[in-house]
Amino acid sequence: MDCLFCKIISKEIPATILFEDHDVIAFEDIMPQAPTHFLVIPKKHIATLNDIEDNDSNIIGKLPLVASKIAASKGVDQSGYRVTMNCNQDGGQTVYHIHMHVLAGRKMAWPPG
Ligand code: D5M
Repeated sequence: MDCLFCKIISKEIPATILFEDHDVIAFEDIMPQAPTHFLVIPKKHIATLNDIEDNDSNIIGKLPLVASKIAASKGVDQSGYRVTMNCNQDGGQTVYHIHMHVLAGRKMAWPPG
């Protein structure tokens, strides 16, 4: 499958991996938009939020759990962080394998642009 993030999962493309288990992998974003910016993704290829199925709920539920544990390990859990999942063009999605952005280390604006 020609998917960038599937290639990170299979280690065909290198990444700075922060966490990995059977269901989930997390790695540093290559184009950080904040002092801390990492991605948490399911290993299962799911193209967009619209493609999540009922039996994916356990895997998807692990994403914020892993995100918060990594945030704590990086020492940004108390200062705070922004979690974002972009869907399709208007949502700003560019990689079609769902991913949770976790951004921290600066004050986030609201509403997002
Ligand atoms: O976010 C896609 C994100 O994926 C964007 O923040 C850059 C990041 N990206 C792209 N290629 C790589 C590699 N090779 N390693 C790590 N991070 C990467 P989206 O919400 O789809 O716009």
